[in-house]
Amino acid sequence: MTNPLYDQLFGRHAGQATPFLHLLDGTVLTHADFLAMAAQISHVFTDLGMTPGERVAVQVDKSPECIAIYAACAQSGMVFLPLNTGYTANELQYFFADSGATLIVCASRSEPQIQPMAEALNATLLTLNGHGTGSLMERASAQPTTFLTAPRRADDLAALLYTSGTTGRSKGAMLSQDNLLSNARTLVDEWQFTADDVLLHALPIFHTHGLFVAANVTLIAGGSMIFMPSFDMEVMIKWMPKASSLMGVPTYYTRLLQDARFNKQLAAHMRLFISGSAPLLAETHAQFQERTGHRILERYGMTETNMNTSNPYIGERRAGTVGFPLKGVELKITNADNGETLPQGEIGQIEVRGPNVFQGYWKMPEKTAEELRADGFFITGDLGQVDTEGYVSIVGRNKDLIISGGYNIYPKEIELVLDDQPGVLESAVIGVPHADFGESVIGILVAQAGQTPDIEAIMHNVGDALARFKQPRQLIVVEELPRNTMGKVQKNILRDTYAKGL
Ligand code: MCA
Ligand code: AMP
Repeated sequence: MTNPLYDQLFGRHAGQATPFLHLLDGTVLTHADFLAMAAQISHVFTDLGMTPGERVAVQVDKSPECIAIYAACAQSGMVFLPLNTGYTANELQYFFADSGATLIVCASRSEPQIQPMAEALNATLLTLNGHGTGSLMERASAQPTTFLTAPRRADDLAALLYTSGTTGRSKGAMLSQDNLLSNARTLVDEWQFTADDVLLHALPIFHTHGLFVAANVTLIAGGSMIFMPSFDMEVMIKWMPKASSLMGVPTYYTRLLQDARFNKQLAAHMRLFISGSAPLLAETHAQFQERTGHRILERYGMTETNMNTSNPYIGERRAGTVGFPLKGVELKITNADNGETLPQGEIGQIEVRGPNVFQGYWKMPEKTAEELRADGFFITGDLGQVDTEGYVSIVGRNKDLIISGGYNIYPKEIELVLDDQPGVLESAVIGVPHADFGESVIGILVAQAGQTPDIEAIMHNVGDALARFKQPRQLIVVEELPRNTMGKVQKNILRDTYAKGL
């Protein structure tokens, strides 16, 4: 029996001394060396007594070793659970407990905080730091460099990715081997990735964009990546002449445009710039083309679905649209009230179906049933429209969501924390325009009768509870929140009031 994800992403490169990662110190990690590292990590898992299907929760800085943990999970049949490095202990506790992870890998600096959680949950804790030090690789280095790949089926779970929810409780999206593999294969064809591609990789690898889109596509194509530990303009400018492609959130493109060194000549070797995770302004599109001669290719995806649509590689990349449904993906626009398909051109909720659509939310059958229909269509929560030529546009959201610098932030999660603060009666969290991040978070508070909330103390408490990127950049106290006749807070009014942004 085979293991489709491992075989097609990783195993295909066995014994190849071809470049996989170009590291910033000038060294190159070959496919063969990378696979040896993954095999050693697989042995660490099995030596711990782990068996296929167990979850490996990973909160570490970006490193080649972290991608090797992903490869090792695929090879040994474990479920990879990457976590944003910004998550606080409070947030992590939930992910570890909910997922039932039996192995947790964290940076040494987080060990004192995470150790008691791991002990309470009976999970093993190993460490891994940005430069590959820590107990995981210490153990791995003593292991054999080959591993007998565990047999897996296409519908076996490969990864669990948590996405915050409108109810405030994060949901683990269960992604099967085939969810990841089918999408990566489609994208390689769609975007014409080959072994000659060198992807400038600046994205984090704990989300779909940086891992399943960027890394999986490169792995299947047999190309390589210039591996940046984080987004850094100096590094980007230095290495771009050696790269052929870039995947980024819109903030990358607006930041590049602000740098005068970024011009046609610097981008001369590039064949493709891809944007996603948040809306790309038509203005950015136009400025980018004027500066470089390249048209950014915008695509649309979700944690639950990987990629759904893409502008064409050959053909018109239309600003303000996310292109066409990918091969094998069905997309329809429906009436949110009754689920019926709307006539062409009308605005409604976007639903998608295909091999890319996830298996449901981990241990949340009711939530799954609310969003994933029995016929396989997933209700994305995005509002869209399809034009006469088939281009899909996202015109809004049917879910209360803020996207800041490509990170999703669910206001409900922040409101629950704010509502708990001394002197606060209730709160509303909204996104306001932000020049760099697209949107930024602000919190509107209503005080309890006769009380004055201590804003500084609240900011401090919020800092303990929520990752930095979710924290409101400003808290404003008002007399009362605007409500409609049904008593629902009218966030549109709040957004209009504070729209001038931060
Ligand atoms: C950093 N900060 C942020 C964000 N990033 N605050 C809000 N939103 C953010 N996205 C905070 C920092 O903690 C810091 O806080 C301050 O803002 C300034 O940080 P700065 O140095 O400017 O930030 P940076 O390190 O340069 O990071 C910005 C970034 C990064 C490069 C845009 O956020 C990023 O890489 N975003 C990509 C996210 C991504 O991969 N999304 C894909 C999700 P302080 O005030 O304390 O200094 S997957 C997905 O969405 C789907 C599937 C899809 O379609 O792809
Ligand atoms: P996440 O849940 O973090 O995977 O984020 C998925 C959400 O990001 C989608 O439901 C959209 O709201 C948004 N998104 C992704 N790509 C785009 C895009 N190209 N334009 C607008 N929104 C996008």
